[in-house]
Amino acid sequence: MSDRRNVTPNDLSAFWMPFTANRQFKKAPRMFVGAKDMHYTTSDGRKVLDGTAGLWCVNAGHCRPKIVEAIQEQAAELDYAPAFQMGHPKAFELANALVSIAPEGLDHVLYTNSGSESVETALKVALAYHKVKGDAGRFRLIGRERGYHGVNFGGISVGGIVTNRKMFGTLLTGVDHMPHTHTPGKNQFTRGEREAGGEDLASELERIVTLHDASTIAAVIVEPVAGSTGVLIPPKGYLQKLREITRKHGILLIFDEVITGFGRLGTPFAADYFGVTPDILVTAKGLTNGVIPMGAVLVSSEIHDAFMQGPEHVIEFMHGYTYSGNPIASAAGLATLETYKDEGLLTRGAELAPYWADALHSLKGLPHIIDIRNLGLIGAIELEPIAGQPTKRAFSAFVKAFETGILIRTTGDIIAMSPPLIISKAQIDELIGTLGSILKTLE
Ligand code: PXG
Ligand code: PLP
Repeated sequence: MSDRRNVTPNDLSAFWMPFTANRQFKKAPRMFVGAKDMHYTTSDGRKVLDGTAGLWCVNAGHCRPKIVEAIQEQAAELDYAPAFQMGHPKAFELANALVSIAPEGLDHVLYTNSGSESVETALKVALAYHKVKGDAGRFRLIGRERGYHGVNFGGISVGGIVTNRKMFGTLLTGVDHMPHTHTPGKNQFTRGEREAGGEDLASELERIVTLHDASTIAAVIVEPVAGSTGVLIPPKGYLQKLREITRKHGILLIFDEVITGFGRLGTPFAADYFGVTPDILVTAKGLTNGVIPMGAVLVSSEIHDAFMQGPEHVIEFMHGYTYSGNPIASAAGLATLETYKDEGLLTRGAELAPYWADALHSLKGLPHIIDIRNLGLIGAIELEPIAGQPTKRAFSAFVKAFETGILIRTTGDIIAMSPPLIISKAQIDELIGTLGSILKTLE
């Protein structure tokens, strides 16, 4: 086939980049060409310390040998197997391995290729569950303001990030939102979870249930800790209360653990950290260490079993993806879980969390910082926006950080960090120390 366009080798125009200021990026590209453990290598040969585990996903650090080898071997042995009406062993092995580290009672796994697809899958399971139980009047889905549940239509409908929703029409109907858990101007610089307000915030759900009547509500979906919107830590007791209310009313509780899953809070899942087990648990990212796209939705036996009825030759749930349980993704998932286990990474965050919190909060008092938040190995530093130019100050911190040798993430004027779980104390000092020196130079 002949080239229909004259494309120069380094032309960046064809790739319309995701969640990126394309024109700005392409004028001054920031490129990674390699990675190992805690570091990226840039196209100009510099090492950059990864303060964000890629996009919250490379929990075991980069290019880990076991994962690399598993992918190489699987690609040579069985590259693809049809996902529908056929199987291959590793998809089953991985499901068993997942269930064995998941909170008790979450015993069945549906595979996807991303967090966004995991969310769609979870919402569809929830709606269909009530229907197969003969309770089809339960059609409403309740999300939360500032929630991020990926970018597909179900996810942006229950999500609450205005900029991600406002361009896209009517979205799903029958959706309502609880208030977010942030209290600006009240609880700045709290270490971890604040003590007060959890019950009150959660009882907003009771108000919504009363408004719509419980008999119309299928599920409530929340991130245990809101990540993408800028790290909002729930107050103590909040998630426990959501669990109480949903259980009382026969409403399914979905935890979106795309970020909090796989050790981020120092426990395998946030459900473990908070001692609250949802009916459906949504994962992706850290499942394969970010290396191969894959997500998984864990559901309770009660939900799974409700579908397993009727004639056995009939497909029980009309849903799935071409790449559900893809062999190479499954191999990557298995090797990732082994790496987490070998190195104790799913609980390592608990040991490091106090050190991480001290380091973060040591930045208090530097120019422009209006809040610092942390939980497990997540941290956020909120900056005062430049008047009339929101996001600009944090973005310039991000660019300076990259140029100085650390990778951070910004959302609005909030700097978010979530390093690989293999980070050393010396690397925490380097990350936070470098960030502190950059913040001192910001306009
Ligand atoms: N749910 C949650 C809670 C997430 O954080 C998704 C769903 C969607 O996952 P996919 O794999 O479709 O992107 C996410 C993803 C950031 C950032 O910097 C966060 C996400 C993705 C990219 C960047 O905050 N979260
Ligand atoms: N669009 C078309 C035309 C398809 O045939 C398919 C799958 O067969 C899809 C979309 C969905 O693709 P996937 O299963 O990769 O999500």
